[in-house]
Amino acid sequence: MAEETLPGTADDDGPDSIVLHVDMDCFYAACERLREPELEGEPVVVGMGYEPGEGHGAVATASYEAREFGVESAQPISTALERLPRIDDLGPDDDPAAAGHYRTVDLEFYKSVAADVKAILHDCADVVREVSIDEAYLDVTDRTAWDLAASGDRTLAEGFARYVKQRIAREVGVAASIGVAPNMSTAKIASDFDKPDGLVVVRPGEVRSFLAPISVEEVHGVGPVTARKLGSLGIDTAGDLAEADASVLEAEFGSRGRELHERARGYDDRAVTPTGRPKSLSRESAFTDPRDDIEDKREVVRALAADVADRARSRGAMYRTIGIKVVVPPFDINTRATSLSGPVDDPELVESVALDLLDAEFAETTVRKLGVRVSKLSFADADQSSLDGWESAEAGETGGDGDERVSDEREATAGDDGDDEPPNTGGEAPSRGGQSSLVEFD
Ligand code: TTP
Ligand code: MG
Repeated sequence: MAEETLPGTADDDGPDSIVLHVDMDCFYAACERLREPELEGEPVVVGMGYEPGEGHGAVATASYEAREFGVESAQPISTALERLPRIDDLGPDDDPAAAGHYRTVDLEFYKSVAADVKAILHDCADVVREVSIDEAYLDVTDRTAWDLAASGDRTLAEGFARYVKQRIAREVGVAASIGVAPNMSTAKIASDFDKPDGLVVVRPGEVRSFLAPISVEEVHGVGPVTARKLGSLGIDTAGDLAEADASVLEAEFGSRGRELHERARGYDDRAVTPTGRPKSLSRESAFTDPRDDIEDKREVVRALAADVADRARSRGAMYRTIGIKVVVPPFDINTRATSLSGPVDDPELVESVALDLLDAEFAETTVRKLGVRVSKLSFADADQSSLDGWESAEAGETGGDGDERVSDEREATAGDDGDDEPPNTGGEAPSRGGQSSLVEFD
């Protein structure tokens, strides 16, 4: 990083932040395509109530091909069916090119795909603010820079965002659009600017000119009512809003008026604040061709276990559950996990537990994908005010000899073991031998 961008040297506000807004493209439809690749390039509508005789319900999302027919999120399913008939209901004389594939919402599956995406995001940034199932802000100021890359006129930040996008595409198989900007509200507008598969970078000096032509409705905090009022004042674009008289806006909208004015001028000093800690850390790897050889499978599990344990350690996370995921062709997801008596940071234990779980049931199985996950996480810096106390408590715990297993938690659910579980409701009452305060971390 150039010296003039170091904190405290540029100006009082420090260096320009680098914020990524990541939003998955037609997310539910993209998930459906993961397990039904033949839907690629086809109009796909995900919703409820489209079966004959149902008729009620709404569209959750539509693929970009289906949007061409006027199908969109939150539309009544009956309207969607009028605009884009269901391919299964076509008569012999109907045109299959003007029909779509309808699928029912399967939230559990979409959550499991989202968890895989979020794991990558947490790997790419120290500060991640998850705002919905398919959307997050990342503060990557410490990971990259606004400086130009050696090879041309692109910024290093752009290369970083491209790397995030490619990892999501390669490791999970779904497309993301990413906006890169010095603040959250501009990054959000940028991610939407060139969907699908977009990557839009707005450099610090370009924020105001980027925002100028954008409709006021796109400005963060402007709803339809405010947009109408602004319209009546002759303010239609963010550029108009930026140039408007701040005192007029304040008279009309109170302090919010001033805030909107600032936003339109590209000023938004909200810090990206993390939404909670990750509940689990995982990594998975797909074989190009399904494998049944146990040594091939063990080798992958060893590598995944080492990687996950390493990430947990680098974040100061200890774990109480170690699990594996085994995907059997075509898309049969099996998860198995083992619970420990207390939180540990023990890479060798992650490997041995993961291998045991694999050997116990999947030695002969043909698999297309394997994953390792640690969950029920607790963090060393969870409570800064009592950090010292925690540190000494952890030291005792971490020194454990790896013989921490007390029970086998056998699960066969698709999705994330333990991930949705609220803290401290694990159901079991592990013996913590004098470390009882440790669970309060979560
Ligand atoms: P969005 O990110 O708003 O939409 P999207 O990902 O489908 O499409 P885009 O490419 O424009 O980002 O929402 C994420 C998911 O949330 C979406 O796939 C389905 C669900 N959803 C609903 O169930 N109902 C709704 O009204 C909306 C807007 C979204
Ligand atoms: Mg989306």
